[in-house]
Amino acid sequence: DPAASFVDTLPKAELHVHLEGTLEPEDMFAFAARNDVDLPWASPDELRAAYSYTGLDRFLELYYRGCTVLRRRADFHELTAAYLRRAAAQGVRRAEMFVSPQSFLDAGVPVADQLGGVLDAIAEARTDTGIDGALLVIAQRHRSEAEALELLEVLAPHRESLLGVGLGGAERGNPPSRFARFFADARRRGYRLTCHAGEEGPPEYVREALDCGVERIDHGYTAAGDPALVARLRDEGVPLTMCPLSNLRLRVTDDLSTYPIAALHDAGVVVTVNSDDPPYFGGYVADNYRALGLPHPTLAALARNGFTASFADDATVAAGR
Ligand code: ES4
Ligand code: ZN
Repeated sequence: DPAASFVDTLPKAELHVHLEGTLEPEDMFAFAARNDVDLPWASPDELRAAYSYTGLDRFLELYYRGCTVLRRRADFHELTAAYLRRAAAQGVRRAEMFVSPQSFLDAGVPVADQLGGVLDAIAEARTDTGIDGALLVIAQRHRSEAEALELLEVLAPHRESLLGVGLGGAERGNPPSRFARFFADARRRGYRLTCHAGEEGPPEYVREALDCGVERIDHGYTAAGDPALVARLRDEGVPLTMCPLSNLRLRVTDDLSTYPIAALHDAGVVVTVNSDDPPYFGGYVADNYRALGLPHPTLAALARNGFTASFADDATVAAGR
């Protein structure tokens, strides 16, 4: 398949991937065994058979259950190393990855172990494959803003090792405006800002995220149906990190042949292609590019957008473009 090699060799930046969502079934079972954690599935294949969702909430239920196997610094280290190896092999040169510490904190995993394991793996991967990794922390939006503000306090000793913060989790009923002080405080501390918005939520949530000073919208799918918002995203140059296979599996869209990424690109919005939670949604970032079925020059333009939209320093951005 010539399209396969074209996409694999295209230099790519991945800007929307949840590290816990890169946990392959076999690795989940291996972590569960060594940490003595019970899983509701009898085998990796049984888990794969459960990868069928009616929407974000049902996915998150399964995803949070999978997260319980991550208990030790070494788990976060190995998880990140494995993802970065696979990403580098798929032509990813820059990876801005999310981790969501709150549920692990509740489970008694110190934030220094979570972040330390991830950051060690990022440094090693940089030496081993040259991949340029960076880490953003996500606050869960089903929790209170007070908890999100507390998270910023817990992260304070690690501020210089972190690229940014975002908001994730169950979107409907949890609008970005509820986290306005969280975003303001994070900005004051020097973090770059992203926010999941317009995945299942209305275009209004994307507007609220922009009003909170967010610099990049994770998903932004529903914005495509709102011409005034599309114009605002274009005019303000705020990129969207879109995830086609995620949107398909979570029934945000039912057909990738009408996926709005090409239309948004033509309208002048900086749109990018990403994997979100690769095993859970059936594909890594190159698979997401291939699933779009767009001509090579368009895929190349989307790949360049990844570097434009990244929070990397100018030299890295220039090397990718
Ligand atoms: C998410 Cl917090 C989080 N993690 C993984 N996938 C997600 N989708 C939306 N929020
Ligand atoms: Zn996401």
